[in-house]
Order: sequence, then structure tokens, then C-alpha cells
Amino acid sequence: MRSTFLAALSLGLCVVSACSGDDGTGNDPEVNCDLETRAEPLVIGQPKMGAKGVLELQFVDAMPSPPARGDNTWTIQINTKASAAPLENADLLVTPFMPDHGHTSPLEVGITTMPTAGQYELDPVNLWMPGLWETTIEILNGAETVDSVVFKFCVPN
Ligand SMILES: [Cu+2]
Repeated sequence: MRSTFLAALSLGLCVVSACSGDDGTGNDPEVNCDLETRAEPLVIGQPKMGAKGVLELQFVDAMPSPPARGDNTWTIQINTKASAAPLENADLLVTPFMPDHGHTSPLEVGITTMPTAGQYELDPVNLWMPGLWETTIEILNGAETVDSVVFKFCVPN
């Protein structure tokens, strides 16, 4: 049952050659996160500026921390860069992506607005495969991207 599910996942999401290391039996390639120079540590309370310089995001909480394989629950704070005011009622799009394999996650990231102004819970952030994950958090205004932040975390086996 489980291997059938994973095999279907591989077929559905992977470019064939890029995912040849994952044969659907759970024998994923060994990942040594100590050697992954593109990854960053998950640091609670450290602001990270968006690509457009409009907003700043920081982690308020992460379960588990550091990020692990499977479902992760992240709470983030979004502030405007100029005034440091919390960004309320934000429209978010969160996309976990494996750049080395060209696939996303099969589970949509659920987004809950928290009682504290500017805080949002992202659950699940499903990092189902070991390796480097780039999770893009986009803040939208209709079709326009107000700003976006990418977090690059390595997930061990
Ligand atoms: Cu992958």
C-alpha cells in the first residue's frame, strides 16, 4: 500500500531521469545535510527580507526544528519593512519545491491566520523526500506578488 502510493507519487511528480534515485521502495539516496552548502539553518526570530524589499518574514515557531521529513508546522510573522507594522489578513501562497528533482509536494500547505497580528500558521508543510527543499512564501494582492521569501532547508533521511 505504502510503496504503491510512493511509486504513484514518483510517477506523478518527478522528471523521470531526475528521480531515478527514488525507485518507490523507500530506498532514497543518502542525504548528508552537512555537505549541502545551499541550505540555511532554520532560526527562530531572525527576520529575512523579501526579494522586493517590501516585507520581512521571520519564524515564530517550527515543529519540528530543524525541519524533518514529512509534515512540518511553521508559524511565521510578516511585517512591512518600512514601518515594521504587522501585515494582517495577508493572502499567502506557500510552495515547497525540490530544485534538484523539479517537483513540489503533493499536499497543499494549509494557511491559518493566527490571533497575533501578522502571524500565520503553515500546516502541513509536507517535505516528503530527503534533500534540499526550497519553500517559497508569496504574499499576494490579487494577481500581483507583493513580495516573496524563499527558505532553503535540507531534510535528512
Ligand atoms: Cu525529490
